[in-house]
Amino acid sequence: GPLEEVSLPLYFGWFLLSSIQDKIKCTSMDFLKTLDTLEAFKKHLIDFSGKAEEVDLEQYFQPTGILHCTTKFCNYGKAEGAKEYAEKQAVKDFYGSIFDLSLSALFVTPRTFGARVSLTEEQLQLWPADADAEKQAESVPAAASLPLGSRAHVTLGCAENVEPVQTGVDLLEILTLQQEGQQGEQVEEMELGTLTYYGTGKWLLNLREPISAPACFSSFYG
Ligand code: 2AM
Repeated sequence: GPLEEVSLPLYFGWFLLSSIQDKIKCTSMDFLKTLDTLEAFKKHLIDFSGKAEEVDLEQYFQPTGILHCTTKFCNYGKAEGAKEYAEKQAVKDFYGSIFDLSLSALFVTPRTFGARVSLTEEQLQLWPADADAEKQAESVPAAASLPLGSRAHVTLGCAENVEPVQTGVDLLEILTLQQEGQQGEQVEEMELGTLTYYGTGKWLLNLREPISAPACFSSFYG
């Protein structure tokens, strides 16, 4: 019946608790502010604006609502594997539980701003197991050889007219470059960690101290 058809959510994921949301918003805004002022960043401005003109990164990225790490995009059951995921034992068992997510890096591209999430073995039980889970976003074929859970992230902001699903694609692109042995250009030791440039507007800040973020595993219907 119709009820059954709407019984699957838009997505499952970990929703960051409100106390940590504020902290992360502050930290990430501070990072954007600092990045904006770096000579190395200014040198590559063309990646962002198509011109060598200044951009205000804090304005450039629009916030995208409640901070979360999507595990499975279900699209109300229309996405491939949605039903199978919802029926997984781990999904049922852990629904409503609090986890500690480890945010290990921040990354910025001309399209998106996000935080990489490094999942534990336990948390990986909630990651879709299908081999191409990483390709849910579909446009990074090389990412198939990355470890399961590589795409895990929190979207912190998107450029105008960019959908949040792009954040995972951007992260996978950076991780693929790393895996192919691209060292990137280490441009700066910042207070938060080491900033590396991977070309074409891709910046990654490896956090010296990962941010530990308490988050509730649940789902979003919208
Ligand atoms: P995000 O996980 O990168 O933030 C609702 O659109 C949520 O589901 C967003 O959080 C979004 O991106 C995520 N999402 C949308 N489409 C997706 C897809 N095809 N694959 C994986 N996640 C998707």
